[in-house]
Parts: sequence; C-alpha cells; structure tokens
Amino acid sequence: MLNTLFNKLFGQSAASKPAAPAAGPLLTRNDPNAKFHSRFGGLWVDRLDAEQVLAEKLKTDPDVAEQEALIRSFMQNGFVILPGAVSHEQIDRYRAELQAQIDSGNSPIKVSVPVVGPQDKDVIPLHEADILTPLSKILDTYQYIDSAIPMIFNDKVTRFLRAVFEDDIWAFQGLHFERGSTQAVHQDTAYVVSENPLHVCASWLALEDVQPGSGELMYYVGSHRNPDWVYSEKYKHYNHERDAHEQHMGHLEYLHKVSQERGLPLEHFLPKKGDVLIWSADLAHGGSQIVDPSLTRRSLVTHFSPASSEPYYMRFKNPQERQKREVVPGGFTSTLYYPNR
Ligand SMILES: O=C(O)CCC(=O)C(=O)O
Repeated sequence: MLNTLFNKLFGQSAASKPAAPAAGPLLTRNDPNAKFHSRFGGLWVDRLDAEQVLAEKLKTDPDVAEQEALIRSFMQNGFVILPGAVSHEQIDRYRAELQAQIDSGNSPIKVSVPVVGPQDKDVIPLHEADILTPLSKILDTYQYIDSAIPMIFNDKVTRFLRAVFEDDIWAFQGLHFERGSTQAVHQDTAYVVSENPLHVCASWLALEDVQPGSGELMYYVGSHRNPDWVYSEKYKHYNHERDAHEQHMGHLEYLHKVSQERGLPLEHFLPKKGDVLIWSADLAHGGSQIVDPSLTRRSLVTHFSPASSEPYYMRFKNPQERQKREVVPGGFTSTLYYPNR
C-alpha cells in the first residue's frame, strides 16, 4: 500500500523497476547512412536495402506487416491500386458540392487551363473556365469543398501513406479532372516540387467508372526506377526560366525510350468508381488520347508528402499564408492558390 503510494508520488521504486520498454516500430526517416536508387534520395521504400528494412519493419510494425503485399508491390512497380477506397455516397456528396460551386457563378475556386504561349497554362476563376476541355484542372478543391477531405484522407490511402512516409501526411496539390487530361507521360518530380524531391506520392481517385477511350491514366510499370533525368546538371525539377525547352522535351522523350528499352509494360488504368491508385514520385505516367470525346473521365488527383517535408512553394508564400491546416488527426493540407481558412 505504502509502496503503491510512493510509486504514485515519486515514480517506480528501485525495487520494482519496470521492464525495459518494448522496442517500437523501426523508423528510418533520419538515417544518415541510407543509400537510394536515385541520387536525390527518397523514402525508405526507395532505399537500396529496402528489402532488409522491410524485413526489420515486419518484426516491429503491425501496420507494415498487414500491408506487406501492397508495400512490396509498390517497391517493385512504383504504384498500388486500392479498390473501393472511397464510398459512392462520399463521391456523390463531393460532386454535388462541386456542382453547387459551379452553379453559384461566384465560386472562389480556380482552374488551371491550357493556353498557347511560353507558359502553357493560366489560372482562372471556375465560372470562366470550360472544365470539359482536356487538361483543365480544378485546383485544390479541398480548400472549399469539405466533403473532399474524407475522400482524400480515406482509411486505405492514409494507412498506406503512413507506412511508407513513417510520418503524418501533408496533402498539398489537388487536381480535379472532368475529362481525360491527355497530359504527356511525365514524372511528377519535374513539376511537383518538394524540398525532398522523392518524398512525394500521389493518389488518383476514380469519381466514376472509367471507360476505355475516355483518356485513361497510363503508366510504365516499374519506371520509378528509371535512371534520373537531371535538369541543368543538378536539379530533379524543371524550371522553364532556368532550363532550355529542349531539356524538357528531352525528358519526355527519354521516359518512353528508357522505359521501352527496359521492357516495361505501359498499362492503362480502368478503375471502378471509388478505386484509388497511388503512384510514387518518379513513376512515368500520363493521360492517354481521348478516343471517344463524348466520354467524361472524372477523377481527383492529390499529391502528398510526409508532414516533415515541405512543398517548395511554401518558400514563396507570404508568411501569413504559409500554413498547413490539420484537417483530420495527423492529416494536413496547404494551398498555393487560395487564402488560409
Ligand atoms: O489523370 C491523368 O490523366 C494524369 C494526371 C497526372 O498526370 C498528374 O496529375 O500528374
């Protein structure tokens, strides 16, 4: 009794020393000795010794153990598919809220639209945009449409990203498509810039059943391990002011060439409504040609990084706007295009 009181007030007595704490899950995030496939680093799944790290994690981390097959497939192929990750009800609610924004005629939401010129895109208000034009991207809808949040941070995606990030999750660039993008095969590392270039994954959520001929998402399986394309001898990302146009075109051609030389299959994604595909930063992917222009191909892309890796754009934002918002426990969003909420 006295002993219990003593312990309560002053902690454990020497006589009843607690057992050594059980080792928690293995975390490798800050390992200074890690070596990666890319000279620009990566997540633990991108380490040269990822198999050994996985073997250790399997002993200490039940979340990794439960997702072992997915993680192995991600390491090998550069993407995973999570069927039925988002319910139809959630998607319908989100689409109704987006439609209400469109119908209002004065929504704060903005759209990136393709234009001809040195800058190949412009950002304009939703009510001025023709969102059915291929390559139109409705930007960061999560900032104004609350029902986007549980879709983006759905359980399957969150569990998977937490396992590969070893961290909380920061969603920082959302793109809603009504039609196929027809975007050339590219690597996100060229355009979606993070302070750690390969600390990025993206999710692609089907907002409807995708039909063949609608401009399906396509990707070279395993292309996340293509040797780095390096801009101006130093950079993973493309900067149109710094890097010659030929470097950019060269990168796009290189992705087909090297993927084909390596014998990588080019697959097309034909998901059902609610399915999600997650790709790793360097997977070569794009939008295939639209064969039937009457078809929509509604989808929501979200880019993520570990909460400890900042998107590069944060550096250029005015300090009051440099905020990441915790929208679910351990899940954050930020935006380049809108004021804070
Ligand atoms: O959905 C597509 O067609 C391509 C999307 C894409 O490449 C991207 O958002 O990076």
